[in-house]
Amino acid sequence: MLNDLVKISIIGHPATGKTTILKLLSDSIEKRDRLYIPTQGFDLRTVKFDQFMLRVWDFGGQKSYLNYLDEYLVGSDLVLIVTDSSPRNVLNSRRFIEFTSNIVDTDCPIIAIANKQDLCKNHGRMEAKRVEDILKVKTYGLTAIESSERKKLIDIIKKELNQVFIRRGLKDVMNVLKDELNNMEEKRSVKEIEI
Ligand SMILES: Nc1nc2c(ncn2[C@@H]2O[C@H](COP(=O)(O)OP(=O)(O)OP(=O)(O)O)[C@@H](O)[C@H]2O)c(=O)[nH]1
Ligand SMILES: [Mg+2]
Repeated sequence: MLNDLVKISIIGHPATGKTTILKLLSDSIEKRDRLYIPTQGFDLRTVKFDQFMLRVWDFGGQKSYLNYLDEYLVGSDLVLIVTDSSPRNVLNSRRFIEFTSNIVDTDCPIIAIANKQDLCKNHGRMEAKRVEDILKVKTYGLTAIESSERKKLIDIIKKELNQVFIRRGLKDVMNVLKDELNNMEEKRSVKEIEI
């Protein structure tokens, strides 16, 4: 069941802030620093809040790891595509969305994080809305390096997961109704044969 264990996958190009997002979600502020250490392979952490037990997968963005991306994404309940909000990086991130949508279930949201919103607009940093127009998936702006952004990140995840809950709940109800209808149909045809 979704509220027992949720798989969240964080993907994107190198140095966009994926590991910083994982730290923002799971660490205390003091432990974080601004040093860039590229993730080798992937990092996996469990984070708990409210009824959610999140298994958060942070995948290294370097090219050599991309070959494993499909296996890694399977079974995701939510995928975050992280960009650094620069035009070039955003344009190059489109392929992650296309790739991911061919792998995950249809009810798994694919959302984008337009990270590094603290950077100067004059240096080409785009607003989340503009990033959303290009990527055509729900996009949230974030400054992962700021510990005060933790609540915002948690709220984004909660909101998306609640929608997954609702969709899956409705699917369950629809399946029960379908079974009921099939049973009724079967009973009716048996009766017709008896007559
Ligand atoms: N200015 C600014 N820098 C950030 C922000 N988020 C992350 N960074 C910095 O960007 C650099 C890369 O961050 P990481 O989180 O390691 O990047 P990554 O996406 O995990 O990179 P790979 O593991 O190589 O794929 C680090 O120096 C971070 O401190 C942000 O919101 N603003
Ligand atoms: Mg990393």
